[in-house]
Amino acid sequence: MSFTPLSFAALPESEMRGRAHAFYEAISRRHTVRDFSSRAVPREIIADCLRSAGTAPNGANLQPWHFAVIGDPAVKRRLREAAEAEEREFYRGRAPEEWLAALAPLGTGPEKPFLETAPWLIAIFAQHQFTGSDGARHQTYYPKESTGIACGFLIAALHHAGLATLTHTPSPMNFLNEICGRPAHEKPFLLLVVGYPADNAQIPALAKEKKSLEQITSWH
Ligand code: IYR
Repeated sequence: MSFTPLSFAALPESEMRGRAHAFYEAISRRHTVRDFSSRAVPREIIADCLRSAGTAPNGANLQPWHFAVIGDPAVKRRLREAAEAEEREFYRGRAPEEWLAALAPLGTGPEKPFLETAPWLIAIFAQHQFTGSDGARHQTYYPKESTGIACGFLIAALHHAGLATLTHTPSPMNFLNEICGRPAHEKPFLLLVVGYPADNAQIPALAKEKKSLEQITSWH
């Protein structure tokens, strides 16, 4: 076992209050966008946001995630075609009526033009196994939870950098493994669409309706 000092600088309480509230105000302006601009976003900005994602807490520090970053228009087109094939089935009847009714206010459908319009797509995989230094396959711990937290960090980092995202979950999304050349023990987790919103971008009105603190908490 080897330990190293934590570098932690406690802040004055007044500054903590200010920062906690400022972060809430900033993150509360994040909204999922479905109308993307084709305006280019420098690769280094995406890379730094991915570095932030890679700092997420995770099971046994195995960091059980992989981020496949897609900017090539030909690959984006293949992803769009594969995603729309699944989505057509979903909206045509694979999804139960109740689910489709819940989605109705969002105005979503099988057409996914943003998969070609947006400058970057990030396919996120949860690694359920890894190859150890002994060359053998080992299981990871809490791969879904870890990857989910990393995605939260990534979405927050991208928003903080001034970008919009869409957490897209075509279902099933095994086509991501094939197109991104990832092994079967990496489970496709999320397809994140990243870029600037289109000038005329709109969001569903209900997206502004967040549950209150009282509704989402109990204090003991
Ligand atoms: N994956 C589909 C359907 C969909 C599902 C949920 I849950 C959403 O919050 C939004 C959409 C699609 O992307 O259209």
